[in-house]
Amino acid sequence: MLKPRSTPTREQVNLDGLWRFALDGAARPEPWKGPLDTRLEAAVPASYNDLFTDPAIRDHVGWVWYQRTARVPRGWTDERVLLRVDAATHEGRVYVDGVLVAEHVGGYTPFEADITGHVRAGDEFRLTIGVNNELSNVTIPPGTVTVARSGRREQQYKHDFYNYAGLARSIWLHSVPPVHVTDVTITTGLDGTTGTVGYSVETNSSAPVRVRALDADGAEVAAAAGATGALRIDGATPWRPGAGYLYELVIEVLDEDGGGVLDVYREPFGVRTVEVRGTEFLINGEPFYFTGFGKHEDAPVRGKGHDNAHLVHDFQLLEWIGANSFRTSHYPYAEEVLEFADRHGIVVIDETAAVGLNLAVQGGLTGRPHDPTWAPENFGAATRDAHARHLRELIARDKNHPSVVMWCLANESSSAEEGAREYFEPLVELTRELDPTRPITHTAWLGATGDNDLIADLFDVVTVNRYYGWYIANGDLEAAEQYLEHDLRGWVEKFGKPVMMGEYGADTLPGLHSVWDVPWTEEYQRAYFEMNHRVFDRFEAFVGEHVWNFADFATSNGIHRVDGNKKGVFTRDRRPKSAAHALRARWTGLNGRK
Ligand code: GCB
Repeated sequence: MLKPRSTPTREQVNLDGLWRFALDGAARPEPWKGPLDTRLEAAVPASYNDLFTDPAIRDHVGWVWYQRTARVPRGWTDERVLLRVDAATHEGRVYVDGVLVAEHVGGYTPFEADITGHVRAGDEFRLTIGVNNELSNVTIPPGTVTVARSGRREQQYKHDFYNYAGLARSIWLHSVPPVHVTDVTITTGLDGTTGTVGYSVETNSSAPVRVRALDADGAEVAAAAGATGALRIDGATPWRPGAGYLYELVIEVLDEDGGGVLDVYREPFGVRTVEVRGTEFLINGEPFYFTGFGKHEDAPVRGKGHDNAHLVHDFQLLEWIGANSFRTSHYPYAEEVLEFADRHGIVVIDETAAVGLNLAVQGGLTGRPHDPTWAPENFGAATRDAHARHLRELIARDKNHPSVVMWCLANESSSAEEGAREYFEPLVELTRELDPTRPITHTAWLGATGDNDLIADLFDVVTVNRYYGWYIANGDLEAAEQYLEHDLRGWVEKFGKPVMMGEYGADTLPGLHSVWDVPWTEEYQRAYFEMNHRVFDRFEAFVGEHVWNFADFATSNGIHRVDGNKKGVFTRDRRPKSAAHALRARWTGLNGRK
């Protein structure tokens, strides 16, 4: 799905701001049928949960309603009018005046509706968006709604981050001409110093297409005619980690005699290659070593609401600490994040929202028996269909970002349990069909080892999440070191693929200190990382280290969580813990190579 952009033939109106807001049932029965009778206003973009003091809102399970009026610019008489929701977490319904114009399930990917037939240029309309935060075993991520003894409905989920909900990304009204570009796919290669660019443009009705590639100064460097084709850029400047050079593909749709331009769309791209060869991860043919983090979209008050100030600051901190990459754990991030990474040469592992497909996590860790994960009544064909739909939407959205070098299909699924292979094989096939250019991975949880894992061979890179010294051998870094080395050796020797650490971390309370190995202290977090790094450096096949987590983040309540997860190297308000300085020393020294 194309991102709305302003071009000579396309305009956009941003609908962010304060919207009327009500829980389902608190305003009129069918809230889309008239003005929402409420005193509450919610900020968009933002998760709604932490905006208000009322616990009934924070803990609400079900629909909430957002409403505002919007005006269609009077110059749009001859245009198609589209409404785009960048994300409605987890399900959205959009009404224009009283009419339902779009429905979408999936909280981290965009959707849009052509509302031309429902609005008039120059006129105002009432825009109502319903958002539902419920998760079930056929949503990605999954969850279960239970009824507490008090009678209150509660959302249960297996993932370790707060179930923030609402309109956390921008809402757009935008115009496209009657004949327009609907999609573009750009793939790139390097032939010596020449950049090769394959492109494929889709339009809503057949019309001649021409394309031009512009360099970063806006100078034309290649051009071609036809909806699909190839361009060559002599002496191309590649997109590289640390130097995000971007070109732009200007796509023009022409009228039948080829004279008039009906539509213009511009898509930035970078010329780069990504390849896994043997045990190496290559970007532009050069071995790349990932340093960085699993992150979250998470901030006080806004929850998962996208914010450009936080965006800039987080990237500043990534640069400060010498991180060259991050994983969008555990869901696709706002498109603005990927665009920023494109421009600044930060490498991204783009992860789906498939987190929590693992009924062994709690049962397994405590040794209790658990229900089978991959059974039809838990995660079966219907879950997989939802997962496949989500993958399609993710790849459609993010396929042209040079920063994205790998897809991560799921986090810590129950990959050592019978049925895992049957679940994942078709998803792997689908991903390779949708994008033959990027490697793929899956992060393995503690219960999956080189010995018992059933799916790692389907992927290009083995990513493992390990917490020796935290969940296992807590406080005993000597034992942890032995466990970790043994565990990693199992993967390295069995698969002969690049192996990376997708998560390793220790909860740490800033200000807590000790001269001994005492968990939760700043010294322990440092020592824990040092131990991990000693082990990583023993493996030739190791291609990266992503610390869990960039910053402290909100979770649901639990006896092992004190006001959220504290494994951040930065606090939730982005102050460095002592380990940040140690990581900085290591990573600035490594500089993307081992
Ligand atoms: C994990 C999960 C991550 C958790 C982390 C932890 O394995 O992938 O979502 O937050 O462990 O801190 O427990």
